[in-house]
Amino acid sequence: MINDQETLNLLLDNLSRFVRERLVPREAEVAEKDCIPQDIVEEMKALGLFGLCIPEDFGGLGLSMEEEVLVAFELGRTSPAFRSLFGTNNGIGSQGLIIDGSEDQKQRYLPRMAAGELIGSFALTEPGSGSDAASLSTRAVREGDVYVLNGSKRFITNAPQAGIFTVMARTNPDIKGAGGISAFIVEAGTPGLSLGKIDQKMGQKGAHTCDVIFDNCRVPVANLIGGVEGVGFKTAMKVLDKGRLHIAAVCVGAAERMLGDALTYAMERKQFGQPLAEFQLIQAMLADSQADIYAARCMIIDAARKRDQLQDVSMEASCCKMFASEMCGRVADRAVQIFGGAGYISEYGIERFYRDVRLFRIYEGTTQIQQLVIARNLIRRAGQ
Ligand code: COS
Repeated sequence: MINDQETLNLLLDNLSRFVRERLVPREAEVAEKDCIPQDIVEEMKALGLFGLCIPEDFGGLGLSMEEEVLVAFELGRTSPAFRSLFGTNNGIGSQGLIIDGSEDQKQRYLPRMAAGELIGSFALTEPGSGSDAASLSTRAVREGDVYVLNGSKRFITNAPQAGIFTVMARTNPDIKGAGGISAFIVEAGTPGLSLGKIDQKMGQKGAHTCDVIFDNCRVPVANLIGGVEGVGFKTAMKVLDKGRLHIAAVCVGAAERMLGDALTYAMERKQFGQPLAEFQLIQAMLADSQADIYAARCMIIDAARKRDQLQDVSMEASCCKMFASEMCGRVADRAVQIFGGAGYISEYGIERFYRDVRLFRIYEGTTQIQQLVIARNLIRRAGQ
């Protein structure tokens, strides 16, 4: 669903220019210094990037899912670390509140998130529970008007910068699986909340993850998302359905960028007396990549439109995340191959992308978890 084509075109043009002229030239610097420069952060705020998907009532741009994926195609065309900084505010760090939060909770946090004054983070994964998210063991015990949280969370994106965390914790220990889990908003600085050291990652330098530790951390009852216990796992899954579509779209952007770089290189570099691009074996890699990207683009737009029509897109989101992230990995591999020896050398940049995009097949649900979600939905639908 496109709310207003003209406004959207303007936004897409602005973002495309911002990516090309402001972000791409700073990619190497971000990777080297492992941080997003403050002047870029300010420009991101001015462009409204922290509030792309936050409803207009709370100061955001209120993009529809279709508009969001079109924007993500553009944002994907540069180092993923840039998008990561405002990605959680639009996705996993705010959507729990947007989807299931009470009006008061939304009022309290969303406007500052939309403005980029507050970074939101999503704390689901634990040392002992990754793909099996429903087995998480962080506890939340009610004592009067607070819940006391104990446990730890792992690989939490933007935790070092976060002002608030959406935290999934077990309120009912008698229910071992999903039904015992509730979702909370926990503010950074709450006594008992501490952070581990920043993780050293394979790629995506400039985007930070770390452990988040709760040691008798007292969270007001008012911060239980939606005021309802036992539905936190469902909140997390709904958040991930949307997040998976968004990540799929970012994969398309990244793949387009890598294919563009590989094509440029193949047209400039000569071997055996002609540009690499004239060789059919190189052309096959270019063609396969283009077809891959086109297929991912089409399916993502289709799924986004279905979500805008309020259809359940759990299966479609997993199809998109699986296909697009695997596709992105294939394109990265071919791009490095087309660059040849230069593909392995840092200054050409393509090896950085190769490492950066590897994460897409893992986070917000591995490819294997997407397969599981797809198959389960198929079986369920067939049984209905
Ligand atoms: N939307 C709404 N509700 C959902 C849902 C969705 N997309 N997916 C599942 N649920 C509900 C189910 O309907 C079920 O509710 P009922 O008990 O009322 O029927 C409940 O949630 C439990 O679902 P399920 O039984 O499918 O849970 P499982 O423990 O079998 O696990 C998987 C489901 C594996 C799919 C889930 O744990 C998962 O996505 N894991 C990956 C986690 C992940 O992506 N981590 C990345 C890090 S976070 S960035």
